[in-house]
Amino acid sequence: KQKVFSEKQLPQNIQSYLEEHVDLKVWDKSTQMPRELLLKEIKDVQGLITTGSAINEELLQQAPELKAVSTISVGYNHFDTEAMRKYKVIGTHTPYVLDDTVADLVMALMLSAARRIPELDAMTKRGEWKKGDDNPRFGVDVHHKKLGIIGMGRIGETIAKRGKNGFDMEVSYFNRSRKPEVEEKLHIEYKSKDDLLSESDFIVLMVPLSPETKHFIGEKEFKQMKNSAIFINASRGQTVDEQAMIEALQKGEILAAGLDVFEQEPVEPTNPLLTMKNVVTLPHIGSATAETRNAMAMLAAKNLVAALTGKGTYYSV
Ligand code: 8YV
Repeated sequence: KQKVFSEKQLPQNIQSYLEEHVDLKVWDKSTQMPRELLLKEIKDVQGLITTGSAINEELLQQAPELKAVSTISVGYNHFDTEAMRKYKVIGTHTPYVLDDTVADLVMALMLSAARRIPELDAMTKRGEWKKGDDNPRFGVDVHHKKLGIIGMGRIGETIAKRGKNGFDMEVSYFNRSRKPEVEEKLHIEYKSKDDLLSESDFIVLMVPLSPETKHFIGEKEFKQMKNSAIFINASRGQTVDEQAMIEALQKGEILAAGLDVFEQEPVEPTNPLLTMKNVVTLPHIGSATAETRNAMAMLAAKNLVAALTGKGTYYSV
């Protein structure tokens, strides 16, 4: 059997599946595996399961037997795909199975930011809601508002459905290429990046991280947004110029933000975003439900077995 190493502990059902097909070794701690240990473990393996380690020249040079790397994630910006091609290493990822879970989280971020839920929950729990207090603590409506989605991939489409069908929103999108079939299916409108930014009440960034999308939203884009706009990012932190976002929020150029990702993760405790009442912050939990993470891990396992054995299909990057 071919040797496979997993840098992540795996649910028992997935470990059992893998052990039927490969000689499996798993990092047996719940902490992140140190890079130097990973580089030692992969010296003689044909397959690797990862959730985010950099698959680059440094690693590939030290894994002469490696044939395939399977990431338990839909994003694969941690793959140096050019280097992987050079070393003839197949890369696979886990699309589709997390679309609904991530889209649910995006709606939660929109509602939380719009109705100030974390801020007012904390206030209530501190006992600050007093008799005779008639502060209305207004938020803003989500229903019937203009939702602009940047990135109309699988997850973008799922968010569009929720906006349209769940909240009667007027949904538009900007994407590298137009998707007329999605426009027709979902009754959504394509807009230029400028128009989407200047016209939307909610702006959701859902693009994969690549050299083209690094800092895709920065100072210029935040200035184009309405002062009443709410910005949501559940893609990758590096798709936003975070310093520009902090300044836009501090200057009131946008009303609020809902963030599941940050340029530096875990987010630094000194990051000003963590002190802003109008910013909802989450620890990169977009796909974090037991059901979905299990489905992603199972898909990653099946991808790897298919790539190693040449039997069956897999989602290559
Ligand atoms: C997690 C994600 O980072 O799938 C992705 O690209 O960003 C999230 O699902 C991933 O599951 C690794 O934990």
